Amino acid sequence: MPTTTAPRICPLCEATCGLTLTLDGTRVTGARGDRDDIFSRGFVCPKGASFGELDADPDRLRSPLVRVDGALREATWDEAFDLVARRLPPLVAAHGPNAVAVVLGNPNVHTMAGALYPPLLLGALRTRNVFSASTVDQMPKHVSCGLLFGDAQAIPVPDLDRTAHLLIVGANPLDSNGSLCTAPDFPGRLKALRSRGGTLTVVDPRRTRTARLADRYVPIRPGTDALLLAALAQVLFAEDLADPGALAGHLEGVDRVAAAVRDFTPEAVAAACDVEPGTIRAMARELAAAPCAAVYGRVGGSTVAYGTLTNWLVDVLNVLTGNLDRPGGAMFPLAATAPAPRPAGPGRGFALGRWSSRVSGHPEAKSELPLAALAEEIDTPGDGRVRALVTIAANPVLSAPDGDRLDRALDRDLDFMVAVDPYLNETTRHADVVLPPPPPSQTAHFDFAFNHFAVRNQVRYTPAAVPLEEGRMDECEIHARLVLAATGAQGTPPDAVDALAIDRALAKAAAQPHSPAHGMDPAAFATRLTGRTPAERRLDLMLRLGPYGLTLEDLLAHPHGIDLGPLRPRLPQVLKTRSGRVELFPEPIAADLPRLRAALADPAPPLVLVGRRHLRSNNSWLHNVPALNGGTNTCTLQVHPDDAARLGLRDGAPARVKGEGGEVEAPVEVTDAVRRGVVSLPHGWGHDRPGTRLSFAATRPGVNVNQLLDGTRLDPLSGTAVLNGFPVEVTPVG
Ligand SMILES: Nc1nc2c(c(=O)[nH]1)N[C@H]1C(S)=C(S)[C@@H](COP(=O)(O)OP(=O)(O)OC[C@H]3O[C@@H](n4cnc5c(=O)[nH]c(N)nc54)[C@H](O)[C@@H]3O)O[C@H]1N2
Ligand SMILES: Nc1nc2c(c(=O)[nH]1)N[C@H]1C(S)=C(S)[C@@H](COP(=O)(O)OP(=O)(O)OC[C@H]3O[C@@H](n4cnc5c(=O)[nH]c(N)nc54)[C@H](O)[C@@H]3O)O[C@H]1N2
Ligand code: SF4
Ligand SMILES: [Mo]
Repeated sequence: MPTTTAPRICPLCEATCGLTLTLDGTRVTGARGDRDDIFSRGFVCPKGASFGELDADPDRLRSPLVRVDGALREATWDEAFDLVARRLPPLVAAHGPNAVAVVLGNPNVHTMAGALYPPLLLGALRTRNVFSASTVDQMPKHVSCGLLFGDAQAIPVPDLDRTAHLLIVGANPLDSNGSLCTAPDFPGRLKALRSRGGTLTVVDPRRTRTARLADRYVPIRPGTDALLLAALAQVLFAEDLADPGALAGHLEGVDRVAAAVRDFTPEAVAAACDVEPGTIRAMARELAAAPCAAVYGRVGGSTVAYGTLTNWLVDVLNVLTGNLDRPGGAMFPLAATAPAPRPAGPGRGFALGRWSSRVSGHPEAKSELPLAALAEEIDTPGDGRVRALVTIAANPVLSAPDGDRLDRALDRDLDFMVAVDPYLNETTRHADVVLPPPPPSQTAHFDFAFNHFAVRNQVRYTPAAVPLEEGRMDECEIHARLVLAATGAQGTPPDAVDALAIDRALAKAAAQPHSPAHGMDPAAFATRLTGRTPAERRLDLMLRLGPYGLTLEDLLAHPHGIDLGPLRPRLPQVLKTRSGRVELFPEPIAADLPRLRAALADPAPPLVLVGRRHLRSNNSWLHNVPALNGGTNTCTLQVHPDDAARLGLRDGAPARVKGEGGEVEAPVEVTDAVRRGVVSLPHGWGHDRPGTRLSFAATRPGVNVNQLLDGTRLDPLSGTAVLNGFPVEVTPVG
């Protein structure tokens, strides 16, 4: 067959670059950046460039697996869904809806299926045992934005292309390519900031590639960013630099914030943060003096003990400097599939802790319970115990604290488990049914999630580049059939799930005066929808109900995307707080501040651990691609030379790392890129368990950093695990 090309949006990180795939028949032989992509303009990273190798990984499962007499064997799709239908509904009938837990992993935000169907599955199951990667990641941001703006999804992003000063707290976009800030070619955009005369400050205990680009680099002590940011706010008030400008009319609680941060002076926080008071004052003055500026925090400010407070303070600083919602500041994107904006006015607000977890009583956040508490919900006897598990695109045995305990719980204590996943890995090896989606070349792509966080409003859709291989099932159909099988409706055609979703969305829209479908007959509106698949019809519907009046046909006519322009101010329309204003000092935040104040007096632990990401890695699931593994993408313990000398550690020699949840052994890498008192180990490694099918990853397994945690260290407001800045002991081996 001849060589052809096809556009495909990269699903491997939040940057959502447009790729041009080269195809030899149905085989992907190459991938390069799509120079015509209206957003990414040809940018590609080594992961995107390895799309073909990942797509063709021989370890990808080709057909469903079902457990028979204790062993997994290949099965037909009907056999697999029949087994789900036979086992899951009776468990719910006998033990109630909470007997089934659902875990949604990170790639759900990178697939159309993951956006369209899990809400329907959760709605049908009505379980409170819902867990996701958010509580090992960005839940603190959802909670702080929920409290500030009344909407946990209203997350402002730095207006990267127009800002004059960017303060990055705990993010390393040169390796991660950005998160909660979708910006293809983040590195190029940071360099452009510098070349137009703007300035960059990076706060990170590691001198990362991003930190090396900075005008000012602040090697903070891990876990103390909330103190630093509170001190920045204190300086703004004390030096009369706080000036929300045009925002003033949309705010409440500014005076209470001023009072709350009064004692977090630079002198008071300096020792805890290990940052000079003079540096803190200079940072605050630079932030205030910039014509426009944005404060941006990510994983290093989120998966920490004061994660919600840190994320709250990020936006407090954006507000106090008048930068929230202004060009060049921190702005709210408006995605093409967002519901048409409702008129400004009070909303229902954001509630936390409407229920709690059974064993430890952790409050829910955004209808989720902490992933760190999944194991105890399975292995702790009693009424309401989790007996069945559905995992979709998740590998919590590696991504959540204390994987050994979860591993045992999945093995011993579950009555039934189903996994939607292309790999047999550390988690899915415990499933009774594995439902493998096709490789990405056979899958259509639309970024339902990331367009809400993009630094430019734009929209792109790429249909499947090659047809579904014989015996494959599209992931959307897998999800739809799973919804039916899990809820006792096995046998119903899968399109019925989508038809129901469309009916519901249209009924709701028809009743909303601000909707383009207002007052229209839902059935008549539905007949207008185009699309070759149910997912395309649902996309078409969302576009038609959205703010730009687009249709699927518009997207198909523009295979490299449609630019919808720079971000525009959206206040007060985005606000859904009860007051209709930005509630700058919400009660749950006020109640958590004494904990932060107490931290001022905490002695710093002698040694703490932080994570890191490698450009060629992606959490736990790219270690099976030889092209991406090797070189510096290894699971080493980075140690500062002074600590290495003090602890008797030698470069390349193994060290034992001990934490509250266990210990691991990893080779030492002596480097002054980490600050003193801090060691760094990446996550997503530990591919040495039996029963997986990751043949290359198993040859260089690395160790699971999350085994150092026992799952009890959480940010209390968001239930997010503390994965950075926890105490460890390190000793040489032998
Ligand atoms: N190549 C690659 N890209 C990825 C991923 C990947 O695994 N590999 N994962 C994707 C995912 S799921 C996400 S969520 C994003 C994450 O995107 P980022 O947040 O940009 O990525 P991280 O590398 O986790 O950056 C966190 C930084 O915080 C620092 N840090 C640790 N503790 C602290 C602290 O207490 N204070 C401060 N100030 N800094 C601290 C770390 O040293 C690290 O440099 O990346 C996405 N992109
Ligand atoms: N110590 C420490 N731990 C961390 C982090 C850290 O920085 N430090 N980072 C955390 C963060 S930010 C995140 S997001 C989590 C991630 O945690 P998880 O979401 O649990 O882990 P991933 O490694 O992303 O696993 C993704 C799973 O999805 C599967 N998959 C890949 N593509 C598809 C697809 O198209 N469809 C389906 N159905 N499945 C697919 C993969 O095979 C894999 O099993 O890890 C967290 N854990
Ligand atoms: S930066 Fe992210 S989206 Fe772009 S090519 Fe690399 S992995 Fe894909
Ligand atoms: Mo993440």
